[in-house]
Amino acid sequence: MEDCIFCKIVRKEIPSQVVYEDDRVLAFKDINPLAPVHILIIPKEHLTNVLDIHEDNVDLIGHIHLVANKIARDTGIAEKGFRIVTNCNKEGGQIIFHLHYHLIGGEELRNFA
Ligand code: D5M
Repeated sequence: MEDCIFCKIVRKEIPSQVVYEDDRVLAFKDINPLAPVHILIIPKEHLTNVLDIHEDNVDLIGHIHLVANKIARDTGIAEKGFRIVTNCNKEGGQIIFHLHYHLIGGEELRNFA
């Protein structure tokens, strides 16, 4: 997607603090962290949000969870606990319309749901 900010990050047209990358996934630090560890994990392929997950790409979501587990361990937040969140559409709080998973931890997180 030409104008998508996260596609531009994938193409390295916009700088980001990358913490993990492979052929399908990129993970980078959130520009506006809500906790000591706040990393966004995105598919390199442009998907708008979870509503774009289908039978033919669902294994990507399992892969994103494996990447999330690895980053949680590598950043030292795995044992104490963390949260994985994905927002969908306007009322779900989605601002960037490229599927992304927030990996948040490093302190006691407030419950909101
Ligand atoms: O969250 C979108 C998230 O994306 C929000 O936490 C800020 C983050 N963001 C926006 N632009 C950037 C760049 N350029 N680098 C890193 N992080 C960024 P949402 O779930 O859509 O509400």
